[in-house]
Amino acid sequence: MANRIVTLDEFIIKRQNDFSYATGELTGLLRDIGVAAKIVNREVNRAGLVNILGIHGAENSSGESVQKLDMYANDKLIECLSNSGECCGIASEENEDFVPLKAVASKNASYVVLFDPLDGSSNIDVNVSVGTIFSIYRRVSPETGECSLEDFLQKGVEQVAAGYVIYGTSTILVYTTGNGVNGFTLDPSIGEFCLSHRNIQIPKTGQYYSINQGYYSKFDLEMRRYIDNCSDENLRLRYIGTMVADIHRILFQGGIFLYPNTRKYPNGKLRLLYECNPMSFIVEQAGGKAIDCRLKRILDIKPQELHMRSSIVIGSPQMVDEMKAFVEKYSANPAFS
Ligand code: AHM
Ligand code: MG
Repeated sequence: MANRIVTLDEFIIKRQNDFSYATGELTGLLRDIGVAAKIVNREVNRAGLVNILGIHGAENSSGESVQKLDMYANDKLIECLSNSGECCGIASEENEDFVPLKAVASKNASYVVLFDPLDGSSNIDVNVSVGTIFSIYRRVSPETGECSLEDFLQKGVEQVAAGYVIYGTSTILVYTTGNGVNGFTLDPSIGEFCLSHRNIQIPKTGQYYSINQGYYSKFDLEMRRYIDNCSDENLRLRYIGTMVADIHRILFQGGIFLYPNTRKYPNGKLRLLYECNPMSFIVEQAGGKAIDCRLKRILDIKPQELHMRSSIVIGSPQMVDEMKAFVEKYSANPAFS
């Protein structure tokens, strides 16, 4: 007999008791995000058909050009998260400041949601996978008032849930509430995310390394040595240029993803709050590891500002440990300093 289909909504409700605050609020929030993901997926799929591609004209808060689909995804997420009244505010890679949301029908909203609405924006125009990343925290400010900056500047270890959606050959939503990682594939014929990857475990080691090797000469010496070593070990290089897609491969097939500091980005390029923290929470929950290039655990970094950047080394636990040992050995060797 074929396995019974379990939809995302059904799964979230069944798992409600898995997390510490089993009030149903987080359930509502995850469902809102699922709805937004379906809407964004529809637009991503028909982006080639309608004339909404190209630069939107505006710049995001980090000074990069914003494409129309990014803004669309940003707006839809905000709209969906405003519906149920569980979210008191959002922060997005596309908004300079956080956005407090209006209270709904005398509800006290307990959560804030942070997201990168469309990760991998340089890939939109050329039909290569893009994604959405989200991160959920319980607010620390009093529930009766508006949310405040301190609600968003929490360490990654405080996340109550995180996930991503990859708009690839199929659309998959992967999330964790701190009790394992599960994946859901969108069945377009019924318009539902269906449980397809139960209790995802990252392989302990793997054959892939993923880094923008074009910046080789801009990396620190020990990083260059490490990359040489990956090549000497005959690891396979894969780099899509969409963090979500590159890490998704590693989550299933094993490997290591690195975005180190470069001369252009001395603190790394990726955003701690919208990219590094949620992906690190997911990967750790699947048995992997995530550190920065100073070899500190990503989830323990105290954010200084909303758009703070970080270097990142993430993936199979054995490979992250090996990278750490490699860098420690070479930085301790005066011949290499
Ligand atoms: P984005 O969120 O504006 O799309 O930027 C983040 C992306 C990541 O998805 C990807 O890993 C990285 O930027 C690629 O950067 P680069 O082109 O420097 O390799
Ligand atoms: Mg991004």
